[in-house]
Amino acid sequence: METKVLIIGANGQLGLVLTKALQDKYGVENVIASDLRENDKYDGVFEIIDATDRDRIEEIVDKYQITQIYHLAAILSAKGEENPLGTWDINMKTLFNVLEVSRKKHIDRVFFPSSIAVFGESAPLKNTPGDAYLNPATVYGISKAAGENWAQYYFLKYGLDVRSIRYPGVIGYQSLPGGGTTDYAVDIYHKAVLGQEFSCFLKEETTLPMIFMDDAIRATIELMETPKEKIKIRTSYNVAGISFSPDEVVTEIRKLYPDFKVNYKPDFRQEIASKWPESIDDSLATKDWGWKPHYNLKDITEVMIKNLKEKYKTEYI
Ligand code: AKB
Repeated sequence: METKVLIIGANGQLGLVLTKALQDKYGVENVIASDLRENDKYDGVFEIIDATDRDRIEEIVDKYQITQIYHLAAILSAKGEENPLGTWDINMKTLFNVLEVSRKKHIDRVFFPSSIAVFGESAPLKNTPGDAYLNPATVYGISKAAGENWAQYYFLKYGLDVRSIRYPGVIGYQSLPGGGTTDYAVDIYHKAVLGQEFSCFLKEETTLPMIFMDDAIRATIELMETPKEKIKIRTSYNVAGISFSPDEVVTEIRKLYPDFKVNYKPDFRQEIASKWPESIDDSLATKDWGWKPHYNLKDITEVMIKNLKEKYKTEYI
């Protein structure tokens, strides 16, 4: 059967780039991008879907004979704290809708993104193992930890092939993050290229796991392509790229922009970051499906700056 992909939350940081990667892989006509609002950044098929509306998801699944769903819509760590119960409602309701429609319609594969936000103070700070005790401190982290268990439940109870990655902070030039605690690591490059001072909401020594967009997209597609019997973890796989602090990224940026100015004004997001791991152990992803990151901080900095310079040149001329 031909693969027909539905992406829910296609306008987000990861969604924009993943949609294009999946279009390249499966053909533009076989990828249905969807989000709450229309988007003119795509060539190809786009449908408005509010993922809290289960009937609408089902309608689109029927309309295009969908075989795979990537459910990317969620409210992230920092934004989620503004309205904890509302965030729980949205993150869980949308996931249940996707799981239920997938079960009912016999969807082949479902992708559900989790996050390093599932870890809390009880997990080791360095090289955090995948099976560490989970006591997340944000509602986003709680919803992802619960979601991982629901993914596993649907696999065990109904045989639904749900796969998941715990993403670190994702860094890319193609799209902007929104509402996360790791967002600073994208914003900082924009400010450097625009010649503006950067105000950092984390302390300079706060080390967090991060991943370059190309690695994050490759990890997602590699996981989704892995033969079913090789997927041993049905909650979510730890996936690491690199780890760095604001201070380290500033040092790297200053090699290219020596006058780049930064000030530190830690806010509530520091509290969130201080409970997350500094680095994570992704050896099970390597063992089960061959995961290996390609980009270090130097590579990321060079690629980010090169592409953002291009972007701002074309946007401001
Ligand atoms: C966030 O900061 O909330 C996200 C994440 C790590 O899941 N980028």
